[in-house]
Amino acid sequence: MSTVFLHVGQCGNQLGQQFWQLVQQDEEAKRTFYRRDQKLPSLHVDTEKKVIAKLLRNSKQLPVREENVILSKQGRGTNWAMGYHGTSSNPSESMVELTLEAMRREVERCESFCGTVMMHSLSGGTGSGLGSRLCEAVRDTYPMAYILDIAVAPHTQGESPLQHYNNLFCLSWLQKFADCVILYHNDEVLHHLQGLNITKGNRDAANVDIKMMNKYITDSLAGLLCPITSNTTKSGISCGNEAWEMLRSVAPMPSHKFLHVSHVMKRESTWEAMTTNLTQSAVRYDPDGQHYSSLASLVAVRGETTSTFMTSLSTIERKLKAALNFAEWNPFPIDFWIGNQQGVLPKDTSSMTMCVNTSRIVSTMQRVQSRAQSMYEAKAFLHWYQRYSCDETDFEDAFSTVNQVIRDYESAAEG
Ligand SMILES: Nc1nc2c(ncn2[C@@H]2O[C@H](COP(=O)(O)OP(=O)(O)OP(=O)(O)O)[C@@H](O)[C@H]2O)c(=O)[nH]1
Ligand SMILES: [Mg+2]
Repeated sequence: MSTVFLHVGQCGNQLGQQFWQLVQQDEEAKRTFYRRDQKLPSLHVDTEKKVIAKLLRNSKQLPVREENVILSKQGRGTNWAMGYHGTSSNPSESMVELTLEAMRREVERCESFCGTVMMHSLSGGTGSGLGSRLCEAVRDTYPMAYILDIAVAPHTQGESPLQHYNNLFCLSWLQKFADCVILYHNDEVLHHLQGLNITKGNRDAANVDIKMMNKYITDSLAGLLCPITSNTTKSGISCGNEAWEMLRSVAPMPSHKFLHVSHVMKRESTWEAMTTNLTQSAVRYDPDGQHYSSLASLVAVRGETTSTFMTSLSTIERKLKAALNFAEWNPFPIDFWIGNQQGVLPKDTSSMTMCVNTSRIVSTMQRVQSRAQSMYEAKAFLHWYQRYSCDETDFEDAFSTVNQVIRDYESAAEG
């Protein structure tokens, strides 16, 4: 009721589809997110028809509002600059205007508009380029409203040589215009799911497809964003402010806004065992074996047995503190949300979702920065960006923003 969801590009829309299918299963989440006329509170933007056409074919199950679908006739070829500026026959400006117009109508349907949740990839031309442009436009149009961004980083090897520039530009735009960014890494999601397969003794451990990866991502997003007892009023009504409460709790400083999420979902397990799984599934060490430093965290606990959670709370807190290496200056680094509702969970399962503001972003930024820098110095692929109005100053600016994030996180970790 307080949120507009903005799905951009193939990845953003595929995640959107899976997220809304999950919400659809839970009456309380539907009551919280859906509009009065039972339509989704979401905008779907892409430069190609393919993905959204599939979404619309399923729109009988998913009540997408057709006027909230914004399409163009030409993909953005994995090029941030093309996505941000568009082409002469297909300028991005017209898509931005159409999106803002649809957004204005959607904001009017909110009972009290608090902010936008955006989903997109960090490396697709549309997701990264048009996504950056839209994030900037939404910030300009609604300066007081929050923007929670959910971005997916590409596999580190073997996708597109342009991904390093796209990541560089998109991360620097998000740093400037979003309030908080939850970053998923396709490599890590894949390895995590393959690891789970091995634990379960599945013969096809390597067999993880994009749908399974999206399921993990959207399960964890539902763990954080769906209504939860801790945030629900005594009368049992949820205002759907989980995203904004999370942002206040985990990302209160504008210079430190990058979050990582881990999620476990189990039947018949103890909370202590789930906490161990949760910390093991979080990436806690950098490539040189140094422990990342965490600034703040939120753990959302859901399931029918949450009354038993309180008895284990001090053990769980101790385990989390030992695993996450919190900065010394934060005396209360863990917030807990506890939900008794079964909600979007399968029957008889419990879940723990952990969202951490950590210096782990430094490794990501350093990798992006160093790969983009060596390509830039060799002038590799620059003409692809210059052709779409991206000049040296834009590159210098993006490098400088990313370097600043690295410095800020390093100094916060040192205290
Ligand atoms: N996890 C996940 N990653 C995806 C999905 N679809 C694409 N990706 C990743 O996103 C990146 C490509 O971005 P897309 O979203 O396909 O591209 P786009 O935003 O449509 O942009 P263009 O097609 O280049 O105009 C690659 O790193 C893919 O691995 C998805 O459904 N889930
Ligand atoms: Mg595409």
